[in-house]
Amino acid sequence: MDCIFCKIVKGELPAKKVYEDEHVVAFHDINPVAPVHVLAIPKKHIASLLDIQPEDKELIGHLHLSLQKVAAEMGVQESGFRVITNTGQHGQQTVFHIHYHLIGGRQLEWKM
Ligand code: D5M
Repeated sequence: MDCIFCKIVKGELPAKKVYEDEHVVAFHDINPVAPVHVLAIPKKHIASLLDIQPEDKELIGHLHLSLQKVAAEMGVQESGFRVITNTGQHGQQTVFHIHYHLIGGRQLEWKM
């Protein structure tokens, strides 16, 4: 499968990893929009939020717990941060392996 995030999971593409366990890997976004911009992904290929299946419930919960660890690792636990999952065309999803952007390290605004 020609998925860049699967290649990162398999070590075929380099990534600046900040967290990894059996099911999840988190790495710096190549195009950061804030001082902290990390992508957390399940190692299992799931194309988007719309492709999560009932059997993935535990995995997605685990990924959220991993986001807590990433926030602590990146030093934004106290100051706060944002987690975004872009989905589909209007969501401007460009990589079709589900990923959670963890963004912080500065005051964020909410303007669309
Ligand atoms: O976001 C996809 C994100 O993935 C975007 O912010 C760039 C990032 N990206 C793309 N390729 C790489 C590699 N190779 N390493 C790290 N980050 C990467 P989306 O929500 O789909 O628009």
